[in-house]
Amino acid sequence: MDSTLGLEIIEVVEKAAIASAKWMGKGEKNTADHVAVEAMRERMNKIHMRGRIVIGEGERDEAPMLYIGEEVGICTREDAANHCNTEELLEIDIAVDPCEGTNLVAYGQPGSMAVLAISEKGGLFRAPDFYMKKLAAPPAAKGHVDITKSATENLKIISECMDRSIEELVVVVMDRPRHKDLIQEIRQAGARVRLISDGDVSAALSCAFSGTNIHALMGIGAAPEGVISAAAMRCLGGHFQGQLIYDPEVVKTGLIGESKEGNIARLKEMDITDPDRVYNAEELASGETVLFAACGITPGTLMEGVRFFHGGMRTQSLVISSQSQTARFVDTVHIVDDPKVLQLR
Ligand code: VTB
Repeated sequence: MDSTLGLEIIEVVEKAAIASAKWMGKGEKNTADHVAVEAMRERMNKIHMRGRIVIGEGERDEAPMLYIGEEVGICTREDAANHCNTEELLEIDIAVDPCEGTNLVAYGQPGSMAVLAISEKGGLFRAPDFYMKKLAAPPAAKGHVDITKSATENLKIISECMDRSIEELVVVVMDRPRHKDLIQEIRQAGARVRLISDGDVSAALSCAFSGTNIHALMGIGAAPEGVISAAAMRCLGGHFQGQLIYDPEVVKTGLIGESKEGNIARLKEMDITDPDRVYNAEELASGETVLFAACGITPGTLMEGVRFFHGGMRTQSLVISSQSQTARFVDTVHIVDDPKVLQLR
């Protein structure tokens, strides 16, 4: 995969984050999302690539932009031959979430970001718009913890792998009624819980970095974002497992249909014959090369949010590449006015 792609996608997530951040705290989550989608798509279409959205804003009929199956990049245009050597160019799959945590942006809460993952064709699991039970943990616990074990058992394992007591562990859980028992169990085991209202990608990522004081993500979030988290965790050597949730008794609202049998049938149509299968990071992001990029919209554990000032703005992003084996934090000042009038900050 072209190594300049890693640099270009920084701008893709930066543009989306800036557009969305303008709507921070305005109480309009749909607008905060919509402008991020537009900005991400516009910048993506300026890249010399043959990309296809495999995780996006929904199926074509309901999402006009960045829908699943949409082709993006200069080399997918009708006149591509004038711009690109289309025969040599690798076809790539792209998973996007231009505004992960729309509510967080709308209410000015921490942890939202513009995020995407890229791999060669077929390298990212085409997750249905279902829920996913997730377990993320630091690299030291990779392969030792297991999503099929209880939270209590996994906390014991993390504490052993990290050589610290359970009382010294912090677990992020989304604040949802479906997690009532899980939260109680984690507290009972002795760990401390950080409840978040939204944005579990940021929480999963934080597990891979020491110094964040986040040692696990547990609970159920959306499946597409699970693949994006897995892409990052695969590159970083962190633990990530996901299991699709199709039983409406487990999650009573939201993404999945009201009939369990209907949901299983929907999965079958997508060639998922074992709905209970546990996927690890390497299966969710199985491509030879995986790229991940995120830019903070509101401030988070790993990245600052977008800061605006007279004549420009400043962003913080994270780009991870399996090819170069790097995780780059990129701090960017965007100059929108005449630089002479601008004092960089
Ligand atoms: C959201 C969102 C998360 O999962 O909550 C969603 O904030 C689905 O859960 O970051 P609900 O339907 O209960 O809101 C995520 O998008 C990602 O997994």
